[in-house]
Amino acid sequence: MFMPVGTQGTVKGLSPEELMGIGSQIVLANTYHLMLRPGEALVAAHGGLPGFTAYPGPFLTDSGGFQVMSLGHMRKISEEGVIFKSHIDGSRVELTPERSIQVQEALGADVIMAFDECPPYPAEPQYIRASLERTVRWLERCLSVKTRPDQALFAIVQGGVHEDLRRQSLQATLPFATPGFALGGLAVGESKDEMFPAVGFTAQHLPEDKPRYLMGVGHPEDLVAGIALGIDMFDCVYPTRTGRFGYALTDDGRLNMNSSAPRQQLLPIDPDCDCYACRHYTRAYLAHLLRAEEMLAPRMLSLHNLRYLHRLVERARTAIAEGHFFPWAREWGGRYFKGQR
Ligand code: PRF
Ligand code: ZN
Repeated sequence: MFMPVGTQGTVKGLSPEELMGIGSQIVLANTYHLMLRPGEALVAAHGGLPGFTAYPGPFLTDSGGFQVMSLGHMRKISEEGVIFKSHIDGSRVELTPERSIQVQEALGADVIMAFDECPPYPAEPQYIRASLERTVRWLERCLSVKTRPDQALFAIVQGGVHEDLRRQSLQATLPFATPGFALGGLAVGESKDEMFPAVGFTAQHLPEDKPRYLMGVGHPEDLVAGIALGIDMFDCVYPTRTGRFGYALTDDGRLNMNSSAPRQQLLPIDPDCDCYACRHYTRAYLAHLLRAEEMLAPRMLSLHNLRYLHRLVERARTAIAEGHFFPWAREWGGRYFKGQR
């Protein structure tokens, strides 16, 4: 599955109805953002994220550590947790494994994530080792304060791109037998040649009967490659962000709707796509809206791009079920990369 990102409790520009209509199965929201604003108590007062956002499907919340490291200021990381300055009002905030679980229980997502540390890339192997060991101790703390039996807590395997460190993280994390496992610490600036071997090595050692979630990965070619290596779940801002910038995902690669060609093309973004934008609008109309800075353009491109990724993983699922995933993936890649040139 591909999970649209709804950091602030909304997938930017799209209504819950539109998300349900394109086959979104679960939306990702962020502990870090929602605890700072509007605060988890207000979300809890609505009965949790489904009541607050009116999105009736499942939610997954990320635990906050990764967002602190990428967005917070003056972060101080210790065994206890992370202290940082809020990017909203500059106040001093502390996030610990216990606090992350408390917030995630108040937000009420169906899947919650362990509070982990994602080291920057590059980092010294000694640092990555100490960090993954701490992540395991934090996982224990998360599990020991968790109270809601209706939420599934996924552990996160760290270890950078190093096989020995991934193995160490796996050995320490697997015994907790959480209902799902995530691969953290990847897609943080390393090359694909470093990332994919780490994905394959890690996925190979995760239980086959539990979901494997590759965090923050989201380009079409990375979904197909990830699925080939055994990944089940992905999330990324890519489809919505690139849509807001005027790019449309297709089987022939990414189409730049800001370029001159689409302005004269009286055909849909993707004739094979069943999304609202492709059923109703020409490329020329959407390119016009984009140039006129009309907000329908980023909305429709976000809608189309999400539909494209939902359909992509759906096609992969079908190909797996029918026993021809690898030929399908090869054919898909051949066309996608040819179009991209
Ligand atoms: N940990 C958490 N969230 C994440 C990551 C991680 O390592 C990543 C890395 N790509 C994205 N989101 N908790
Ligand atoms: Zn479409």
